[in-house]
Amino acid sequence: MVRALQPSIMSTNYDPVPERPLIILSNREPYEHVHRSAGVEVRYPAGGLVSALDPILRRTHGTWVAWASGSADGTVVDEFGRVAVPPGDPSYTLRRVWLSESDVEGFYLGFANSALWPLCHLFVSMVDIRRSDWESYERANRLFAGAVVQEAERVGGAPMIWVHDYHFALAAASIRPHLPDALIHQFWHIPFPPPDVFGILPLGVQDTILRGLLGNDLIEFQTDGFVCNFIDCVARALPAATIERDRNAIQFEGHRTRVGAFPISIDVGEWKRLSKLPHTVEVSETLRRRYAPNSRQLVVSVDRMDYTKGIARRLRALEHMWTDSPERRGTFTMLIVATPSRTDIPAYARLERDVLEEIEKLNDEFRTLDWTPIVLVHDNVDADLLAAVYRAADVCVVSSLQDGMNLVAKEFVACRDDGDGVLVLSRFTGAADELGSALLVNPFFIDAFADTLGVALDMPADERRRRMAVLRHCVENATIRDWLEAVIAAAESSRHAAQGDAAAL
Ligand code: GDG
Repeated sequence: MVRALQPSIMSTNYDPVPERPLIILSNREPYEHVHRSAGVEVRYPAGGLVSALDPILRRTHGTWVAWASGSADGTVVDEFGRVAVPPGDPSYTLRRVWLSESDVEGFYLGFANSALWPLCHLFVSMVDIRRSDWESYERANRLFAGAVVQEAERVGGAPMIWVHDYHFALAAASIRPHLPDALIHQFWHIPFPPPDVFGILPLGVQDTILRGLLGNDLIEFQTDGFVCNFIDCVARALPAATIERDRNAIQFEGHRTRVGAFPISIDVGEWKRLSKLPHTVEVSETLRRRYAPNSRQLVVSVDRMDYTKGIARRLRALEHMWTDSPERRGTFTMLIVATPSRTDIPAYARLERDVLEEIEKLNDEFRTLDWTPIVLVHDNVDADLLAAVYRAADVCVVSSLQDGMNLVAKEFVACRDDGDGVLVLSRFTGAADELGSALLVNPFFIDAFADTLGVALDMPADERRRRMAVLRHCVENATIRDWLEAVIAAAESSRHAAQGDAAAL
């Protein structure tokens, strides 16, 4: 948790506003209260979701239901677990939900992050399914769904309930019977797997997850490919469902759910603003002086320390390059920002240890008197430092083995007002569908990955600029605001269509 894109300094005016009262459900909360020696402090979680949704909740005075993860969260809420936020300018309600220690283990660390996360990212051998975790996942989904229903009853009317991500696959179906007039939709931030992979789940679990998701009026995925995967999974696991492939809709047990691709984006204006702050410019120049003096280049990467991001493959590509092309040694420094993530899960702790060891090994092998090949920042950093890293880079590498979208790729582009910089982007990211002018790579193919890195480093300035101009055009024309507008309009229309269908029956 760090000073991320602070909602209080958001630059953009968000016009898209739903017609109904808005209730958001996500696992992460937008504000976290923690005990510090000086008293209770408020923290903002890193990541784009809060920066995207906080402004619209402020404008609509909506409600956000989320897990109470802060050590002092309980000290500021009322008897119902509610607190008005943002602190200092209260304009909407944060409804906190507490989980028992065993449900944090079973629901969050267990089924959500040790079964669904690897499954959806096609890391089949890492999928860990336990009955008690699944029961905990069901229990937690009911608990959060119950809190949403209470909040809906408090605000009245027929609200728009927007569920986020794979933590809450069962929420919509649990909410719907209590709120038949509500519009319920869900954004699935991560990939959705094809039927053979989804089929690894026990039959009853598959069935419950799909039924849960079909409680939505609309499900938003990042890409058309994930939409197809979802439809194929439904076709295989729920033979009673009627699938209208041409209309991306599924009818099941008297309810119609639409599905569609809504690639998420970033607050482009805010990243541009950050990248031009005097402090950012100064830090960026310092980074270059320190790591890319004279003709040496700077290659950067920014990720959560997660096995899906392909950090180990990236290190192998570097090793391959410095071994096979010794003339490349000393010509660039690799700056890796890897933010600690889910460290309570053994697979993440192992990954962290392996990555640290590998970096040490490569540095020992290749370092020279005036060159450290790889510099690691293994910490949460402020968003303006990230902007400085993006700005300082000659090349930014995104090497995910699977990724729903990847916002880092878009942030790098948004920060390059100078029109320079090369993006090396895994073709297994949702972003690759939009950012075709990046140098696309297959991170599983180590030699080709290393070759592409070489192409990026050697790319002539006119080609760099030509590619970056196209990338900037793409990113500037599909911002987080466009995404919000598209999602809200599609959700409203899915409900109107459903009402039309019901009337026609
Ligand atoms: C999931 C999906 C999808 C990272 N370190 C720091 C920090 N970050 C910010 C980045 C970026 C965000 O976190 C990471 O977003 P990604 O999209 O790259 O990846 P996930 O976290 O896996 O996100 C992904 C996304 O949801 C949205 O739908 O794109 O596919 O996996 O914004 O800048 N921010 C700060 N300090 C850090 O140290 N402030």
